[in-house]
Amino acid sequence: MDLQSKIFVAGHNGLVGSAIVRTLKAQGYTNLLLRSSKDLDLRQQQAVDDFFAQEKPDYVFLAAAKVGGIQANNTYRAEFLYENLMIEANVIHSAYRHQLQKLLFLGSSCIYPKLCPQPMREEYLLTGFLEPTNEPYAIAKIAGLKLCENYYRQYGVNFISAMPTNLYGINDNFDLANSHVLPALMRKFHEAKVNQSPTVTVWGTGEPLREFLYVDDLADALVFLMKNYAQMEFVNVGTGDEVSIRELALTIKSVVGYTGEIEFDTSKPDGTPRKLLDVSRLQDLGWQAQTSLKEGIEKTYAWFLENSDRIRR
Ligand code: GFB
Repeated sequence: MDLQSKIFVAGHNGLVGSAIVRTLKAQGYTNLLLRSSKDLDLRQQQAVDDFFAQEKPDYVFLAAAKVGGIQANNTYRAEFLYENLMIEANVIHSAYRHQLQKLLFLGSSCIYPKLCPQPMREEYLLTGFLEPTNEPYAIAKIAGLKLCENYYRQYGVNFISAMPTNLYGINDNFDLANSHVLPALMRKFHEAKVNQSPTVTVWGTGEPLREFLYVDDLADALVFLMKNYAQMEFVNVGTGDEVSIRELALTIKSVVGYTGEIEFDTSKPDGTPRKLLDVSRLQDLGWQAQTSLKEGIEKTYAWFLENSDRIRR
């Protein structure tokens, strides 16, 4: 990938896509191809194929997806399956038809079985049943990585996949019903502090364990993989560390400076009990995450405070 390469970042307005754009720009890449979903609906096959025929990108980061937290995944099940399958199939097939240099597909750690041995190695894929709350999204992401793997296998094209763990950071979605746990709790603690509410409600038991990666670290890893990795096997991207939701809540509470109480709403689902990636494949390639959870939460909260007027909620 050279600095003049034409790079299509699909999903550039989202958490991941916007971080990829920041990282590419910071590294001096100037020829970025960006389309909002208003201008190019990636669910429409003809529109996607016309776009590739006309623009002929050299590289594609496929970060466009319908995403959300545990409740959104569990509520909009048909949309999560259909929209993600369409986006992946259209972009990957057009990328093949129009002969680009390389494509990187973004999956998710929820592709692994619900009761997967921990930490989860890449070869544990499809060794057990999935977590029911996000099965549609996981099935779509498994289909996407299998598209890349099998296009690579059958056609010899350089389509690779990365499986990130739970992500957070600037430009996240802070919607209380549909977002992921970290932005949801940040907003809840912030609003409780401002409104002097005595309690903040955390969903579930607080016992599940999760791994959180700061999105700029992810973007750095993705650009690293685009430059240095060209194999069919997908690669986990995470920190290798995990925390309980209770510990996460306490960390966010302290960064925000909220002094009230936490209560747990056990009528809400916990989801998968534990989800820690084995990141030795990526570490063996020479990449490691840099941002600690506390530091990442502090950066995200600073951004949240500065951008309260334009936050997605
Ligand atoms: O981040 P989250 O929605 O997704 O929830 P998953 C993680 C844990 O935090 C669950 C708890 O145990 C939630 O019950 N939690 C506590 C909360 N309070 C809250 C809250 O206010 N909001 C939310 N959202 N959770 C997602 C998948 O699973 O992970 C997606 O649904 C995707 O498909 C993503 O893979 C990375 O980690 O459970």
